[in-house]
Amino acid sequence: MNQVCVLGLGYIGLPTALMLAACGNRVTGVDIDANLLAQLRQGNVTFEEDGLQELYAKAIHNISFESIVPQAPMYIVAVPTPYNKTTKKIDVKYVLSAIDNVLDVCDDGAIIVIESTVSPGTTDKFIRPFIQNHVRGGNVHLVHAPERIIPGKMIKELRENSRTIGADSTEVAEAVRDMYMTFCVGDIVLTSIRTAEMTKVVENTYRDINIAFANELAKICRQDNMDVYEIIKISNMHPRVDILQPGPGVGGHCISVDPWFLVGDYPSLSLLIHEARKINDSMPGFVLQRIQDIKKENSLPQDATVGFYGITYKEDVDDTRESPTMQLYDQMQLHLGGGNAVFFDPMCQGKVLDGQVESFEEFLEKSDLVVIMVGHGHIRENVEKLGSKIVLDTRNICALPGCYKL
Ligand code: SAJ
Repeated sequence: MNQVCVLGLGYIGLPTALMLAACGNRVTGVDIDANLLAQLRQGNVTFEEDGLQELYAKAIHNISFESIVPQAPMYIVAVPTPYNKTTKKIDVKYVLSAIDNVLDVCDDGAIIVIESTVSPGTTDKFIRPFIQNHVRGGNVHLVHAPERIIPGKMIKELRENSRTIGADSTEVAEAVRDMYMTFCVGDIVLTSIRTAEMTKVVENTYRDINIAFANELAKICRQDNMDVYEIIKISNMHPRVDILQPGPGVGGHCISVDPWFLVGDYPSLSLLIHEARKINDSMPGFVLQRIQDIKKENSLPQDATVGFYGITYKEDVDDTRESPTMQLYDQMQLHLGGGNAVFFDPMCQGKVLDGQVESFEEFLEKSDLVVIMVGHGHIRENVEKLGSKIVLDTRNICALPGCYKL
């Protein structure tokens, strides 16, 4: 039985730890958050994800949740890697602190797998020098095996997606591959650490640029009243065209962050990437402009109440990080000119915004104009309740007559 310690039990670490345990590995899940550990020990998973609670039930006999890092032959680091919003450079403090805790206890020859997304070159620039200065005798092997799972389909993608394992030697790469093969049926590619770092960032940047193209098309089509959704649908019938969907912006902690690593490190070489980021970041402002136009067209008073449906970064997840609605909220005072706003999100735990209401009925009652920011299953099922409202649908989920689109 493999023994593995997973450090960081967040959006990636928790499903990974549970999957490993459910597939016969002996797992210790470590986190610094005492509340999170208490919740997990009581049998509750800590965020909404299809199939996660069921996976927990299958895993529980092989996993313990601890605050202290144990001795183990293999460690997986899945802690956050934020970036500095001004310099666009990565902040590796959580990764280094996790590694520091491992170095306190690990044996000679232990393997440390970094799953957190890092900017290309982070291992050489920050992690290796850190280990050289902090190692307490013996040797550790570094591996970069970036995660690829998408919130909403995490469990399926953990099993089925192909993976990249970057290591310094084939022997170490194969040991890590064998561990992932206990649950992953996708292809597992072995490569260098530097290539693994770069491919992860490239994958998310590709998606960001594709979405930016869709968003730019939406703006062009709005200018001359063309239907961007129909145009994308028809274009995508070409066998070599695959355009994503426009929307109110790009959120989450991956696609809206990772391209900045390339812009931050290669500013004069990443012009397309930078422009795509700017286009996606302009979308919340574009939505606010659409609201102004629609208010005028319908002779709504300046202080009419705009109801924003959806606060999370995408449909059917509870994660609000960098979400388009949060971005829009920050710009709202400038654009809404003192108008009123209410917010509602059935997936959102607790109050995260001023003006947030708790019931859909109250939200509808207060809103003169409803803006669909997120296409949760809930609104798809209740779309007819918007029948008497003026609606701006930024996700193209509503077929009500007269409904405005991006
Ligand atoms: N979005 C659009 N139009 C689209 C698709 C998405 O506007 O056609 C928006 C979403 O609404 C959301 C944002 O983009 O605000 C990002 O959502 P997403 O579903 O595209 O991606 P994430 O951030 O949930 O997950 C991505 C995935 N990466 C790729 O598909 C290349 C996932 O596989 C990665 O594991 C994840 O980033 C990560 O952790 O890096």
